[in-house]
Amino acid sequence: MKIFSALLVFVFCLNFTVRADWKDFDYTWDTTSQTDGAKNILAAAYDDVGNRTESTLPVTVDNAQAAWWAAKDSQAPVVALPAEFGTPYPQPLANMGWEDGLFLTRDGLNLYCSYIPADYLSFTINADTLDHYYLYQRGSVMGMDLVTNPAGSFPWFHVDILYAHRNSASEPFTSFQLSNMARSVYAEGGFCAVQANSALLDIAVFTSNDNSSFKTDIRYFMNVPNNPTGLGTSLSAVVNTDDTEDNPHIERLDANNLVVFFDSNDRPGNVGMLDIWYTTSPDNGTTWTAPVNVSSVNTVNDEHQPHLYKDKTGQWFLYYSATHTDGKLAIFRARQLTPGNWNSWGPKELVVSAGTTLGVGEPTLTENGDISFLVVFKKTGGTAYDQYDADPWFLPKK
Ligand SMILES: [Ca+2]
Ligand SMILES: [Ca+2]
Ligand SMILES: [Ca+2]
Repeated sequence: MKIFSALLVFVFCLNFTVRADWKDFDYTWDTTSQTDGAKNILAAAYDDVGNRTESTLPVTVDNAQAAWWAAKDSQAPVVALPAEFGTPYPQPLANMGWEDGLFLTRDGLNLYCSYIPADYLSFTINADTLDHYYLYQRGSVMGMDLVTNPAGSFPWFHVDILYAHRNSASEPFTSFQLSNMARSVYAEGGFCAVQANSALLDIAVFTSNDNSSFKTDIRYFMNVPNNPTGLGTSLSAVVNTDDTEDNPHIERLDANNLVVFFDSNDRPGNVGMLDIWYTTSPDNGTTWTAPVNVSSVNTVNDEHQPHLYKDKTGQWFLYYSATHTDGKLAIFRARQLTPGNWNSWGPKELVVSAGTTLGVGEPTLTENGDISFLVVFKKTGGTAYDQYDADPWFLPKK
């Protein structure tokens, strides 16, 4: 707060008084002595002949959330390739909800996430029931419909896709909005797209559990705006089964050939736990081949969240999340050994490890090679319903 006045200024803010000279000044307000809720900060300035002016700033005191942001500030992931990448940093559009399933378009201007206004990890770890969702709710509701539900339960747990846009890669993303793909009751997430141009998506994939098994299937759109509307079309019965198909990544190889990578924790043929799979289409998405387990990458531990990236020399890499030697999820990549063979990946190379955070994942790269990724935090001293959060971060390429 800046006060410009002559000679001498007194500022009265709630229950404290600051005397300052005519220069700008800062004051740190320790809110832990305050109850949570709406407050007004009043700043009044006097000069030595009795003139007075004042300014009021409405704020909300939330000491638990303040402790959360302090906990996040004390944790950081570790970049394993410092010659290639710069210093990672949090994106300013994060909130105390669960931003997951990140995808950044290759031009770096459109960011998507799968969102739940809750401590989603605590809910998962506790294997709690949907009628206990209210215990975990946290963060902005983002306009989601948490009311409509088939079970008489409020609020209703589901996932929606959020969308953010920026006009240039040199400015930050400032806020997410609820995307036009948001739907009541069911979970939609895992958005990924190939751009036709800055305003149009050539083809986009995402997931929904609006099906008979309530496990995620892959759906797609063709020739839609950056923020498409509706549920799209189911990819193919060859790909979508009563098991889980999640976190799809799509690439166009030429006018007719497409490839989709995805992950599953329960498809028959999995090497173990979460595995990565792929399918291809020779006819621009009309038909798809039977999915193949990416056995050159998969192990008995978790491999998931695949992201394909072609560097400036035309070399394909598979970026993905997997369990690291510290037991936490980390981001790895592998180089394609045989052009055109989507199951010929070389040794895995660590890109980012969790460091002092709980884990990292969801890598998504711009054409320039900058990475957006997810960081998961644990707050020491949290409750069984409020101790984890996930936020989107950036890792600039040097
Ligand atoms: Ca968050
Ligand atoms: Ca939904
Ligand atoms: Ca596995």
